[in-house]
Amino acid sequence: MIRLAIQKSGRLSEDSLNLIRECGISFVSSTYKLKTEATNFPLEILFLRDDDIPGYVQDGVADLGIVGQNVLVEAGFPALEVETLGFSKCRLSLAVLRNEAYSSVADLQGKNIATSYPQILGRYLAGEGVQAHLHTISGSVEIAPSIGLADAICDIVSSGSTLLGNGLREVETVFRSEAVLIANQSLPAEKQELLAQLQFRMQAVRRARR
Ligand code: PRT
Ligand code: ZN
Repeated sequence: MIRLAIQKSGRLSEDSLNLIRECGISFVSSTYKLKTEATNFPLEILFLRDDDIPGYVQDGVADLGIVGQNVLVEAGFPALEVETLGFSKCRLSLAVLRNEAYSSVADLQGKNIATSYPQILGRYLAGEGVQAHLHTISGSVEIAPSIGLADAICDIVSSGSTLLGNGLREVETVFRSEAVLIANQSLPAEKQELLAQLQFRMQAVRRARR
């Protein structure tokens, strides 16, 4: 039996469940259950917060997980990725107030930037030779500039309408992300075989969707 962790409720949940079903795996899921077993494949599914998934897979509490690359890389475990899944595509971007003058990332030197992604952003700024003050906040990052909490933000963007609605302008793409399958790096042989079967099915599903 192999154990897969997916997001309990959020932007990854439905696509993760659909992918498993399209792999021909049947299971019953209820809103209240945090765990379920497939009926026709030796698979147990755990429903967790996405932020907890990389650490659980790294520690072997779960064998596999489905999570965004943004969360995986921020958690510091990029090496766990085994397969890109093609959904939940988004980008991590820097944004400033719409009327703020901005010509390049060098303009952020010495500025206050609010983000939930201090690791990814810190590496990006270091690579650009920019030193800024990063303020880590866990949610509603987009509100920070308009209430004077920060000069800029770095957050997840997909359509861009949240930035627009908060008077912000996207100025740099820091990181591109999509959902990925991740796996513990010391799986025993039987679980590696099950992982290979799952990957084979997931690849077939992606080919069929194209
Ligand atoms: O409760 P839990 O911790 O499990 O969930 P969560 O609230 O942390 O995550 P969730 O469900 O919001 O997102 C899960 C994953 O979906 C993220 O880690 C990304 O990999 C991916 N994803 C894809 C997104 C978006 N698109 C997205 N648009 N995550 C967040 N957003 C936010 C964005 O920051 C903005 O605030 O959605 C808002 C709307 O975006 P716009 O640009 O379309 O307006
Ligand atoms: Zn989360």
